[in-house]
Amino acid sequence: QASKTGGVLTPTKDDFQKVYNDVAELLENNDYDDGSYGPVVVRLGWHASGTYDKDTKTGGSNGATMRFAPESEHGANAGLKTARDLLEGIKKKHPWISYSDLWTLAAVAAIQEMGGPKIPWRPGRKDGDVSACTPDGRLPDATKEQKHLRAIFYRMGFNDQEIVALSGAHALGRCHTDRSGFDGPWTFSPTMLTNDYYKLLLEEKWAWKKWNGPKQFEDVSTKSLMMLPTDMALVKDKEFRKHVERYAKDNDLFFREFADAFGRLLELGVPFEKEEKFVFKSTTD
Ligand code: CCH
Repeated sequence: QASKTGGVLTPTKDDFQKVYNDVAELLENNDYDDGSYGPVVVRLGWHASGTYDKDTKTGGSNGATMRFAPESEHGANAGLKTARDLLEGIKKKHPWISYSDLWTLAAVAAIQEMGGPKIPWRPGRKDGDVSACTPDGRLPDATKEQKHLRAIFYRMGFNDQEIVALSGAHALGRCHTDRSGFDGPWTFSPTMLTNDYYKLLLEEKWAWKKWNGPKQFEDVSTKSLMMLPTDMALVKDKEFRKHVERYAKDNDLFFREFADAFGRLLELGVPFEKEEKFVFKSTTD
């Protein structure tokens, strides 16, 4: 239950930690994908936030407008209903939390529960209505390369180093033919956040996959991993590659810079009233 202060309902850090714990409990599920809903929940937090446009100050996680068509129907958001539906049970149990706080908090929980760094998080997002839905095309298109990545992420206010740090989330999860059309995981441990994505980018030989699906790469030695054209752009481009090399060598550095960029991604465009951030206990602490 949220605590009442001066007649105003003010949820405390403990109230949010309870939400974290309930999300953590839902994530592991052997009947789903690689045994965890963690990756798709991270993707929900990212797609809710990555619509931000710093010039018009529109989009971002505030509003949780992906609840509504047309945003829920945008091609980039295919499959995210799974994550939204999963979190519906948490919203029922803790009706005081906004969807926009819930989705971002859940992404933090997923990162931490999959062995990633602590992501300081603060509440304050308010749910909007359908009129705040963003236009299609604000999220990256995997068939493109470095120029497109820069256009999309610079629009959010990120730089080259942060683009590479955020992309390390592809250590997690997989592509689904019935969602994006692409197929397969990026790493051998898709439910653990590590710097393996960068190591594999540099150390494996990658070739175009021969199939009828969209153009993607596969690792030559096992043919069980994949890279998108946008992933390969990170080693083709000299500026991006520098950071791929930094993170491949140093997992702690990756965790620090990922935590910083991901924390800010979840806050883009949110008019917070409070500065204080919460660091949630992980279930393994
Ligand atoms: Fe991503 N991502 N992503 N991605 N993504 C996909 C899956 C995940 C791009 C395209 C795709 C980020 C950046 C990019 C995750 C987190 C992040 C898929 C497969 C495509 C396509 C979807 C499917 O079929 O299910 C492109 C292009 C970019 C360009 O930068 C960033 C940034 C993040 C987070 C910080 C995660 C996690 C997944 C796995 C989802 C799952 O269901 O397993």
